[in-house]
Amino acid sequence: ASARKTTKVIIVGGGGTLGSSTALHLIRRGYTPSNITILDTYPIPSSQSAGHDLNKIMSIRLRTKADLQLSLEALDMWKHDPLFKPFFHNVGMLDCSSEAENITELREYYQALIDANAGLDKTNFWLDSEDNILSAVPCFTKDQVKGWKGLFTLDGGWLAAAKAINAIGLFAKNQGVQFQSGDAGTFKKPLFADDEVTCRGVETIDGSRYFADKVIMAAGAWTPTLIDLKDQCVSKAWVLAHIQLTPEEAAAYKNTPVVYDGSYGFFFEPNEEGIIKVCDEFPGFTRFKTHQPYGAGEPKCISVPRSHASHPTDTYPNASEVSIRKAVARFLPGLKDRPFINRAMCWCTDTADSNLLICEHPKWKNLILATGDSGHSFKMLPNIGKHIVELMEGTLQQDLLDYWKWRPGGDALKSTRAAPAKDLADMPGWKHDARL
Ligand code: FSA
Repeated sequence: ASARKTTKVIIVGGGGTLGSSTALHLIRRGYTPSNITILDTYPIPSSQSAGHDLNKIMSIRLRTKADLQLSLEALDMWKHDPLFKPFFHNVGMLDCSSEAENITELREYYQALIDANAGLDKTNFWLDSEDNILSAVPCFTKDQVKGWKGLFTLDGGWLAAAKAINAIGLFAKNQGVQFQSGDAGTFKKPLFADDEVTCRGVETIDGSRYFADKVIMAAGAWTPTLIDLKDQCVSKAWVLAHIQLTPEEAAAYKNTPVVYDGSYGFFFEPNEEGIIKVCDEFPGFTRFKTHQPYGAGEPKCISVPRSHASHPTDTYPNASEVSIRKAVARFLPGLKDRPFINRAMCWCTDTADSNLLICEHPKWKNLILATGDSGHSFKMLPNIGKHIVELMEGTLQQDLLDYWKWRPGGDALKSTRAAPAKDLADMPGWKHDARL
């Protein structure tokens, strides 16, 4: 306990999902807030973080072995923790399809949830008819849902993502956590003791030096550009579009569950400003460049994110416009010709097996990696930081240590998705730099 009072921690990328959660749990465990420094290029909630979004999906997923425990812990905190509760819109979630093969997979997934023996039979229901689908999603029409079946979960819904990170930020500021942004918050390199293996801080691109006992690299999709991760993470962009409704129109969609169909994408009920977010589903877009992260002997080819925050005129590829329109026509046929008021890409980083990468660097003591979200980590905002702190303190449970360990090899370009990601260089239409 006394070590907690005096241990200094730097969180690189602390304005995003994993980093802000870590700061919160350090405070909750008794670390001295003024000994915690959050570095991020943007102020919390970092506008280049994937978590800087209107909404993200909440549901119990079983993609990796850690998912059941982590999503049940998260669900409990989204429902009951006073800091997180206001941001969980527990409207339910429908996973559906009209394709035989996908329906079989969904049915198996439903069975796996029940078989998990975690009481999920009380909150998950198989919808075997169009009428069942219509009663779960009243804004759908009978014509629209021909042949649809699916799984409805009461444990699902959406998370007001940027607002939830902001709430952590306000709490942390209030407690006295140190924050640096801009060049003073942008990582340049780790600093080492004379032994050249013990990390003792970070230098930022303005030349400032910050010293600490532990450095946590939680810069999301940027992490592989900062530290050489030996190709364990490949950063990829996913895309979203926004539709503006009038208050009268929005009323018709109020409390609509999140609806997800892997062949089309997903959408969320309008937020309080009448904005509906629609996404397609695909294996992501990379942006391969020659780049030399710290620790690489020479420049290498890695996927380097380019954020909407630093390039606000970027949109998404022309191909995404087609597939998002297809999702709108599927889910919201009455809005299929509506203009989009916003189009954007959001960056995540995949590992080969979709497990997170949360471990101490194998060569550098006290430098801890917390990345590899694999596109599914926002839902763990309330609890992931607890496990990152446990790793830091050496008390993380063995199975999580194993799943999240340093593990070069495998194919993070494909990861566990249907196909390898395509590269943005081959996808015209997204780069809207003003012409000089
Ligand atoms: O089930 C979920 O929680 C969906 S995460 C949303 C998403 O856009 C993915 O659909 C996508 O494939 C990528 O992983 C980014 O996140």
